[in-house]
Amino acid sequence: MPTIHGVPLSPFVRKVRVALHEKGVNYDIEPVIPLPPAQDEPAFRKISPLGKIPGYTDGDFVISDSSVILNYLESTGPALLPDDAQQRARALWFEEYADSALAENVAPVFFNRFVAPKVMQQEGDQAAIDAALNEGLPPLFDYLEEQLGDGEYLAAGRFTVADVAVGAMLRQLQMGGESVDAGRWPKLAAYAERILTRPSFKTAAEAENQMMESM
Ligand SMILES: N[C@@H](CCC(=O)N[C@@H](CS)C(=O)NCC(=O)O)C(=O)O
Repeated sequence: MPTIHGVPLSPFVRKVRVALHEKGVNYDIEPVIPLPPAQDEPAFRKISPLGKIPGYTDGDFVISDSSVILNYLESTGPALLPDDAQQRARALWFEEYADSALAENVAPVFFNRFVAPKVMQQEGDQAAIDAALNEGLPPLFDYLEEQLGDGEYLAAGRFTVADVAVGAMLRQLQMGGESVDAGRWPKLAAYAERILTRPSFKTAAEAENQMMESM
């Protein structure tokens, strides 16, 4: 059975879990926290040379990076990439947008609201949370609100890798105790509700909630 190497609280691990669920593929999770010493274990470095999660193994095949793993999985089960070249590029663009800019601005909220106080027993940095919520995220949400228009999904009129990746970051924000303000971004807020209530995201959230409650 394929194995994800990583922990469910990572948005990049979530991308792979959601994609596997959407594709109907069963998998195991080998928990790896991406900090020394686990991150530097030679066996893990063979799977993920950069020491990041998720790593992915399927028999003898070994690969890492959520976007690369989703690409590897693409020929299995329902497609998450559009056939049309322009829509495919659009879907991949939103995946990149989520993995870079959204990730950078969602991380300080989750880290300082949950990881710092609950895992590291230290006070979170409120200034970093405020900067992300008041400066970093609003222009990113403005863009998504505009790009959604009257559509239900971000590309090709159906659920794609764009929604896997953006949904993974919106869920990370939710785990940091925040949600999209429906008064300011009504389309994005409705989109978040639509994506995060899919069975794939809800199933991923069960393990995430369990892990958070155990910490
Ligand atoms: N581009 C990578 C990013 C993965 C990533 O940054 N994962 C974080 C956890 S959320 C990590 O492993 N961080 C440890 C590190 O950067 O040393 C992907 O899409 O898989």
